[in-house]
This record gives sequence, C-alpha cells and structure tokens, in this order.
Amino acid sequence: MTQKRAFVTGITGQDGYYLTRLLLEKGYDVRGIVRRTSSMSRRRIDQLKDEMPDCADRITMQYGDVTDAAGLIRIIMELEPDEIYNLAAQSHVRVSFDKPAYTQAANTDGCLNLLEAVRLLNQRKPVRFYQASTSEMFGGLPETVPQSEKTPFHPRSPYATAKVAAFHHTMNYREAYGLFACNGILFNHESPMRGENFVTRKITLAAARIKEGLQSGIALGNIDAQRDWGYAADYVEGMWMMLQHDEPEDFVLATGEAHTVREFLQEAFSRVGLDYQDYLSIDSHYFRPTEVELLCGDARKAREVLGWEPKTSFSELVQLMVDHDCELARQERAFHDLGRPAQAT
Ligand code: NAP
Ligand code: G4F
Repeated sequence: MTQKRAFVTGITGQDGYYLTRLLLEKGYDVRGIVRRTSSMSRRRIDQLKDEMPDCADRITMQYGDVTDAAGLIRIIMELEPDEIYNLAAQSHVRVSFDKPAYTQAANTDGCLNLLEAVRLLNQRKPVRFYQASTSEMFGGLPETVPQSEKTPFHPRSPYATAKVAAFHHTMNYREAYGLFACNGILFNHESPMRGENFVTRKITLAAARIKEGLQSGIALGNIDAQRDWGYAADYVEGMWMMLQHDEPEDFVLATGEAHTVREFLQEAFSRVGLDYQDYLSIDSHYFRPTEVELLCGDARKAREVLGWEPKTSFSELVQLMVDHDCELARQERAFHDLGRPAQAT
C-alpha cells in the first residue's frame, strides 16, 4: 500500500503536535504550513522530531498562511494530499474581541480558501477534509446542556461567529459538490502543549512556578465558568477517525463532564500542596464582553458511529499537566540558581 499523505494547517499549535504524532505513528507523510514570524514558532514540532527521530524525515514544513488563497491552491495541487486537517485559527476567544476582522479572516476565510482548493483537487483525485469546529458555537446557555450535533448555535464572540460560518461553508461544500468534508465539534481539550494564555495551562504553570518560588500569585477572570475539559491526545484520534469513516459527517467530541475554573484551580494547586485562595486575585481584564457560561457535550454519536471515547479523566488531565509544569519549573529554578553568586559561609 502506498504511504498516505496528510496536509495539516495549524501544525505548530497544540493539536498540530498531537495530530502529527498520531499520523506519523500510523505511517503517514505529514506536510504542514507555518506562518512567517520574526521569531520561530516551531517549538512543538521540533520537540516532536526529537521525540520521534525515526519519523522526522516524514514531516515537512513550508511557509504558508490560510488567508493566502493562491498559495494554498498551489501547495495543495502540488502535494495532492489524501487528507487535509484545517486546524489553523486565531483560537483565543478573548483576543477575538480585540481582533474581530483578523479572526474572521483566519477562521472563516481560511476555511473557505481551503475548501476551494479541495474542490479543485477533488476533480483530480479523492481527498478528505477535516474542519476544526468548536463547542464555542453553542454559546453555553444553560438550557442547551448537554450540547450535541442537534443543538442550535448561539455564538457569543467574534471567534465563535467566525467558526459558525466556517462550519456552514464546510457543510455546504459537502452538499453542493459532494466533498468528503467533516466538522469535528470539539469541546475544550488541553495538555502540556496548551498555549500559556488559555486558562488551564495558565493555572498549571502558576501552581508549579509558585511552588518553586518563581511567581507570587495568579490573576484570573471569571472562575465560575464551566467547561468540558478533555485531553488533546484523545481528541486528535477522533479527528482521524472522522476521516476514516464511510460517510462524511459532523461529530461532537466531549467527555460529558463539566467543571468550573475554580475546581480546576483547586485540583491543580492541591497537587502541589497549596491552597489556591492564598494566591488568587480577580482581574476584570480577563472578563469577556459576553461569556460562555456552561459547556458540556454529548458525544454519543461519536461513540456509537466511530467507536471514539475519551480515555483521560479530569483528575488525570490536571495531574499530567501539573506534573509536566513542575518539571519545567524545577528546570527554570535550577537555571536561576546557577546564575546566583555563591553564598558566603
Ligand atoms: P492553537 O494551539 O492556538 O494553534 C493554532 C494554530 O493555527 C497554530 O499553529 C497557529 O500558528 C496557526 N495559525 C493561526 N493563524 C494562522 C494563519 N493565518 N495561517 C496559518 N496558520 C495559522 O490551537 P489548538 O488548541 O491547537 O486548536 C486547533 C484548532 O482547533 C483551532 O482551529 C481551534 O480553533 C480549534 N479548537 C480548539 C479547541 C481546544 O480546546 N483546543 C476546541 C475546539 C476547537 P502559530 O504557531 O504561528 O501561531
Ligand atoms: O481557556 P479559555 O481561554 O478557553 P475557551 O474560551 O473555553 O476557548 C477554548 O476552548 C474552545 C472550545 O470550547 C476553543 F474553541 C477555543 O479555541 C479555545 O481553545 O477560557 C476558559 C474559561 C472562560 O470562561 C474564561 O472566561 O476560563 C475563563 N477564564 C477565567 N480567567 C480565563 C481566565 N480564560 C483565560 N484564557 N485567561 C484567564 O485569565
């Protein structure tokens, strides 16, 4: 059998790391695009290459941006991938209120640009497309819980409205042109690879650094919001399963359990033997003009049709993130100690 080729946008992000790892394990060649920035943003993929040296030659990166339609068409027509995973996005909800137009360009137009390229390639050879849709599209109104594929959308941020448009573009290209195009409606998923300004990682880094004496406190916004948090490594498996299914369909991936940010804090700080209340301050800067109060998903369809299930519990997730960040904090501490003048005895 010939080796499968996957094209991944957003390969330098959290999910890009876990999805690429999974695809390499399954024998794929993986091509990713990376934005040109003044300093390199390939930290996670460089780490992956170190972790899987035997597979490193099956990852190729090239410059590209999902807002550059012509560039995408050129790359995709040259590469002729079997599967395309569109993970690229301005993915921070709070930031989307400050950068609404850019968020729409990356999150909606980026998806549309890719769908056009997929439509062209599909005339030459079959190709399967995954769109990273999100539970944010539901808006988290308590009367909609638990949210499934049938729950109406009520987007409450520029991020979510842009993702709703991309969701509909994906569905429309499937219906209009017969493309194999799926939306994965993923609830929050976290890991040690999570960006530092999402609430879970902000908390686990703070707990670890406070424990090592590297930080004195943590400032947060709404700690009563509830999220359905799973482990990113489990969720990328679901993305891949969607593209192996016989029919292109949309699926929710979730754990079905909701926890408040406060509970996450409590669990993370107690893992390092601290009481979060001694270190927490509330800062209005982190509140959003409209909040998504309660996300809790119903992933029955993915379980029954794909056989997908999350494998990692809330407590296990918090523990693995805190333990990872404690190791980072110890290294940071050791580095600082090296630079200190020796104490006079
Ligand atoms: P992430 O860590 O923020 O990664 C986003 C990726 O998109 C990064 O590689 C980023 O590149 C890239 N990107 C941003 N703008 C781009 C552009 N214009 N052109 C090309 N690449 C661009 O996000 P994630 O957590 O891995 O999430 C992956 C996808 O799933 C996103 O679409 C997100 O909206 C969606 N999603 C995430 C979750 C979740 O809980 N994690 C849940 C539902 C849906 P740089 O490295 O250069 O910034
Ligand atoms: O960690 P968050 O920023 O994630 P949010 O907004 O749920 O979005 C993430 O999950 C979505 C899936 O549902 C993805 F589509 C999206 O791309 C992203 O990955 O915030 C979680 C909650 C919010 O209610 C927020 O108001 O935590 C609250 N929060 C409280 N203090 C904070 C903070 N969030 C952040 N980022 N920083 C704070 O200091």
